[in-house]
Amino acid sequence: LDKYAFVDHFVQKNALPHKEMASAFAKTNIALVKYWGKRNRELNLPVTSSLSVSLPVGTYTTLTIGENGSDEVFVSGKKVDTESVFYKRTTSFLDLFRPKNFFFTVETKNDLPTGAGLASSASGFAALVLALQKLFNWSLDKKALSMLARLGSGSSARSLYDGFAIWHKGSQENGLDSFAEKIDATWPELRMGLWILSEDEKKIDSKNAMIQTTQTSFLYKAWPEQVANDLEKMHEAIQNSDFTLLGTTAEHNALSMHATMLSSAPSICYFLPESIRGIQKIHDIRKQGYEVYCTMDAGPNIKVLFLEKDRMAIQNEIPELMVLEPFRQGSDEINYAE
Ligand code: 2P0
Repeated sequence: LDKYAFVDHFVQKNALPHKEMASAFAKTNIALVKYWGKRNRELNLPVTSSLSVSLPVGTYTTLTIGENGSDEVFVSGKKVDTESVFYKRTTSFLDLFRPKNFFFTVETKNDLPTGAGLASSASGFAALVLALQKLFNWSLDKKALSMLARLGSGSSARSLYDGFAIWHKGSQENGLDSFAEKIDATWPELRMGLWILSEDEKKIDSKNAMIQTTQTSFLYKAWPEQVANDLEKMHEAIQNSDFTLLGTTAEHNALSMHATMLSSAPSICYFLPESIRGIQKIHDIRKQGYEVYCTMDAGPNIKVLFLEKDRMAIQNEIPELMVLEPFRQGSDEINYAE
């Protein structure tokens, strides 16, 4: 089964757009139990399930469709080179839904820098799918939209939701049971601090890093079982608002993921010296008696987990932290133009 045949399960081929322009917003999400490894590259099916929390920052995308010219992509008002990976990834995703002889203009804007391991592709493809839904007047539910977003980028399946979300790995070869859904829980005191140590583009993208890890890391053999255990713990932590369990599980899971990368051949190392110093600092603050944990993705930056009660102490220790409130009420996306 290829991507095009997969899309046929959800939308009508060659349907004409309902309107000329549509906009959407989707939140960035950070995995607390990571997705690392694909069991099917064409349909982007993961080896394991993963669990995330969405943040009150993300991607705004406006999609315009017309019958002349060629696709154009703008990031923060700047035209993206047609030879760039970003352009190709975006337009080849749009090919899946493109009516014959139609072209898209994509205007996208991120709250956070792209390519810095801050999951901009997750919110990016989620926003794109939401904009496509409006443009073509689909009436797909989030479960279906998460499966379409998944084709663009795996982690984007989770970005369709506020709060905690789980992306089920599924077991079918047709990919129809690998979708994301909301975990019905709220945790108003939960904080995530973004500790941006470098905004440089990563040297190896997640897709290729995943392939290299799954093919060459001996440690990766232990990863699926660890994820299954960590998911159980994370569900328990969320249900009982057990922050110690959430933090220890998230940190252990993230560093174990990096261990599978470090042990691949050639080794993949997303850490900068600053990242290592940062992890040590988190451990030092924890020794002082504050409950603080970290998680890291495919990049050098650190995401710091703590509760509101310790915010002052932690911001004192790490003044450059950008503190976000995942369960903040009064959403930022509500006023975004239709
Ligand atoms: C995650 N990451 O769960 C993991 C943890 C990075 C580390 O998902 O190939 O852009 O497009 O499916 O989703 C980043 O990879 O990869 C990612 P593709 P994606 O958030």
